Amino acid sequence: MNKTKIFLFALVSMLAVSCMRDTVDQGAISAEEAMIARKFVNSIDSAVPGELIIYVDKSSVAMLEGVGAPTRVAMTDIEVVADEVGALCIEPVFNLKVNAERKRALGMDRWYAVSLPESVDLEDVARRFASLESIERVEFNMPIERPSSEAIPFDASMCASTRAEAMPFSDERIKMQWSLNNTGEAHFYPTVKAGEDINVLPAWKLTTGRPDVIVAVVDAGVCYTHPDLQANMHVNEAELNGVEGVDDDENGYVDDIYGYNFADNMGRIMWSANDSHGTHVAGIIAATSNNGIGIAGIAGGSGNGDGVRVFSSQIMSGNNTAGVKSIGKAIEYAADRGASILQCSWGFKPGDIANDALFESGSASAEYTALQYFISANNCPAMEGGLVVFAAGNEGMPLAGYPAAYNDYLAVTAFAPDGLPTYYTCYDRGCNISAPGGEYYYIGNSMREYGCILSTLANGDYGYMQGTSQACPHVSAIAALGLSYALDNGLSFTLDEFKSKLLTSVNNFDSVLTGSKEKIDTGGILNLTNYRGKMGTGKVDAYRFLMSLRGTNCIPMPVGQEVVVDFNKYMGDGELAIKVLSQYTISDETRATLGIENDCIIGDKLVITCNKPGCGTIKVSLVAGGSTVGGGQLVGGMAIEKEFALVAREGYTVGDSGVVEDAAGWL
Ligand SMILES: [Ca+2]
Ligand SMILES: [Ca+2]
Ligand SMILES: [Ca+2]
Repeated sequence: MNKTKIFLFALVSMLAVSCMRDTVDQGAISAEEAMIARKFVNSIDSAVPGELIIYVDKSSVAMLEGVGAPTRVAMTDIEVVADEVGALCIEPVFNLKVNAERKRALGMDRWYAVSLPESVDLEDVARRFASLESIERVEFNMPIERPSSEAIPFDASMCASTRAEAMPFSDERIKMQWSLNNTGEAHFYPTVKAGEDINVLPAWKLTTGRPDVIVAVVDAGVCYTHPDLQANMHVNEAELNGVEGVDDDENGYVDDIYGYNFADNMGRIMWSANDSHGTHVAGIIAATSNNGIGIAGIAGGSGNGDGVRVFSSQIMSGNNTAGVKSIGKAIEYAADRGASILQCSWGFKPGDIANDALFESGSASAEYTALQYFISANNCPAMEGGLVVFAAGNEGMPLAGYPAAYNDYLAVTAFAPDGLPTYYTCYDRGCNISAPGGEYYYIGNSMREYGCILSTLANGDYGYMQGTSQACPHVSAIAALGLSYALDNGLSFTLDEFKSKLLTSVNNFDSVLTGSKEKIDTGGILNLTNYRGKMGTGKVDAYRFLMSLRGTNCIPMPVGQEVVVDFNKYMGDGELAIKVLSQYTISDETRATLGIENDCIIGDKLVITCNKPGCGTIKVSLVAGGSTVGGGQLVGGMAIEKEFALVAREGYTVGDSGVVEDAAGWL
């Protein structure tokens, strides 16, 4: 402590210099004003009263560290101003108790939060701080747009799905989860289209998750006592078995058992019956599958305690909505707690931040810094870095809000059970991939919610919600399945590789974007051509993504139609042409799943009919490359064995040539 004070005394003489510099002549004022303006991260609009975040220069860090109340004898210039404006407290935004070295390298030690009486003129105070040379950035504590947490309770008597097809798990209500397996039941949506789902059933044959894959749910509190969530909560054992009121694992947070509540600044995660947003999101990812009750989570395991784990990085609570300060902390905590996927169904209003350059400019904002920290954390051996997934936004605007829009994070758009854009989804600028977000519909004047997404509610029950908030966890969960599958198979990827595999193993969206669709909320019209090429790379597909991680190309197969498969189309750009197709092997399981009966080789192509929708693999022996000389003899070809996956689904068509033509988005 004494040492700190000595440092502070030494500063006083320097202070005088910087004070003198403030007495500028009139001509220099505009330059001074411009300098101050450049330091502002955001505008005061909607700022939380009495709170300011500052980014100090490196030399100030050493002097400020350990400082609590600003009232003291010797002070930095920052403290002098803080004292003059009546600041109550200056404290570091980030938690340097854990991983301090990495955090310092990112400048996270330079962000400080200043608490002030709510009565102060915040803009004036911000300007005074910004005028100091030792302060490089000033950020208002801007709250996020609070996503709607309106849920429609599940009513078993009203919702009897009649679908006959067996779902693989015992969960009582899994048949109502159209986003997992859309069999085209009109109950879900009047214009429902079979196959418009995440194709997770065949993926579940490969993996259903792993407990060492951890997803941070940055959202309202996750109801960890929910009977369908309990088993898949990531628990801090040291705190669970520790002493109440004590930070048992010394990570800087007291009693953080199931996460930490940054909205109320306490260890206890909070929820209420009408505040289900975080619980709903968590259930989509990790509701316990195959446990006989409720729903199945996409990465919720197989009923053997083997689902991925989630914890709550709580940033919303009742009417408390976190600003960037708590959000920064919540994201940092997610990384420090071992999450490799950051699930974020929230954001700032689209348009509040105009472009990537502003979002990342200078030393950017506290939340940007925290997100960069998350991205650089290596918490899963299957992926170098952390994956950040955001909802694109529900304003129906042709741009995603920030942070979603920023190029390092995935922004997820939402489609309905008809495979078309939902009326609310943001699209176009900044959007990366699409997933089921759900949409309600009317029968006469009566609203039906079965096209929305069914998941867990904070009252311990189940209910429907819709939004890009629901689409987003579909992608997070599929990413979590991907990490599980990669770990199972000893595979590992860079973050960019993992992301690009996720973004390119998608189903084509544009082919259905013609004509129009009724805008259900207003009765207006959605012009579907406006969405062409703007919903992201396509619709996320769990099976194809896992296959892509394994290095296996998927071949689209219409159901019940003979297809001439030309493997050349699926060999990738850099590979040599196939000259001879000598043999192929289809397992009995694949034959049974896909209903394959008649199949043969003709020339260098395979002729095959899949009579049932489903997915399976095929092993092919072929000779690639080389050249044919006179008489058709082959010179220099190489015999190789290659695996392909057949994906038979409704909706694919075979062209005149007998070849699947609608392969856009596939190759
Ligand atoms: Ca703790
Ligand atoms: Ca404790
Ligand atoms: Ca369940």
